Amino acid sequence: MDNISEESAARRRELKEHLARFNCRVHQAGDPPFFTREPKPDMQSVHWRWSDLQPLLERIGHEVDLAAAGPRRTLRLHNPGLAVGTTHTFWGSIQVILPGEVATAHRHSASALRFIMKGQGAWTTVEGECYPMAEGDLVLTPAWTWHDHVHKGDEPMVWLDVLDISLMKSMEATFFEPYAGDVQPVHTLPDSSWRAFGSGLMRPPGAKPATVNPLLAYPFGMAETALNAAAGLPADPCDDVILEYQNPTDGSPAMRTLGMQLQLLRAGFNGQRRRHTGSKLYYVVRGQGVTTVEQERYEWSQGDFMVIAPWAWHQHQNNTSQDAMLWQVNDLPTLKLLHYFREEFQP
Ligand code: GTQ
Ligand code: FE2
Repeated sequence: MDNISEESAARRRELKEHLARFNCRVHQAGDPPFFTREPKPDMQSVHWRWSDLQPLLERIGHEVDLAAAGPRRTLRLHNPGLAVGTTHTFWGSIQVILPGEVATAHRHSASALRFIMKGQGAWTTVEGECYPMAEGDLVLTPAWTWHDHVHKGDEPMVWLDVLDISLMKSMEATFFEPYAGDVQPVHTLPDSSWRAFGSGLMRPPGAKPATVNPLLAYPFGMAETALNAAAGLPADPCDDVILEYQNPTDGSPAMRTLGMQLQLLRAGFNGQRRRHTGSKLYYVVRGQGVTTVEQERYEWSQGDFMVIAPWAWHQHQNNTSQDAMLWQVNDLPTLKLLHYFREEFQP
C-alpha cells in the first residue's frame, strides 16, 4: 500500500472529502501502514536508578498529600514513549504511605498488585481480609475487589503498585467505585486466604473450585525458599533460576492479565539473548548485574527498575561474585490468552 503512484495518490486525495461525509475513507499515501513485519512499539525500554528514585520518593512524601484520585500518593514510572503508563498495558507506580495514614477504600475493574519495597507495619484489606505487609511480599487486589491500606507502623512504607490500567482503557472497561466509609470492616481472620491456600501443597478439602485465584498474599519467605529449592534444578539459559507466582488451585498465573516472577541470577551467570512479545518491568530486590537491551547496557543494582519493550532483544548477566535477585511483572498472561505470544532466541 505504500508504493502508491502519484496519480493514484491524487485520486485518493480527491475521494477523501467525499468519503468522509459518510464516515468512510480509503488508505491515503502517508497513512501509517496497518501491518509492520514485526512489532514497532511506541513504548521504550527504560532504566530507573534507585539513586534517582529515593530522593524523589522522600520529596513526594513531604510535598504531596493524600488528596483526590484514590487517595493515594504515588510516583509513577512514566514511559517517555507513551502519553501515560509504564508500558502500553500496565502502570507501575511507587506508593509512599506515612505512619498513621489511611489510603481509603475503593474498587476498580483494573487488576492491581503490590510488591513491598521498604518498611513494614502497613496493613492492606482486600474484600474484608486484612494482611500485614512486609518487605518482599506480593499482595494481590483482583479486579473489582474492595481494598484500603492503613499504616500502623512508625516509618514510611514504600511499595510498587502495578495496575493493568492501559489494557482496561483500551478495552473501554473502566469502572471505579469509592467505598461508603474510609475503610471496610475486617470480617475474616487476618491472612485467611494464605492460611487456606498459601502452602501451594495442600488445600481445604471443602473449598469450592475458584474462578479466580483465591490466594491474595505471597509472603517473601516462602517465595525465597521455593526459589532456593529451584536452584537445584537445571538452569534456565536466559533466566538462570526463575519461578512464577501461581494460582495454587490450578497452576495458572496468579492474575489473569498480569504475570509475576522471581528469579536468581547467580554469580557469574551469562544469559542467552532473547526477544518476545509482551512487556515486562523488573525490580532489583538485591545484588547487581547488567541487562543488555538492544544496544543499551543497563548496569543495575538494588532498588532499580527497568522496563523492556516488546520484541526488544535482551540478555541478563551477573558478572559479580554475589547472587542477584530480580522480581518482575509482565503482561504475558494476556498475550498468551489472546494467542499473541511469540518468542525467539539467539542461537
Ligand atoms: O493502592 O489502590 O498506584 O487504586 C493506583 C491506583 C494504587 C491503590 C495506585 C490505585 C492504587
Ligand atoms: Fe486501588
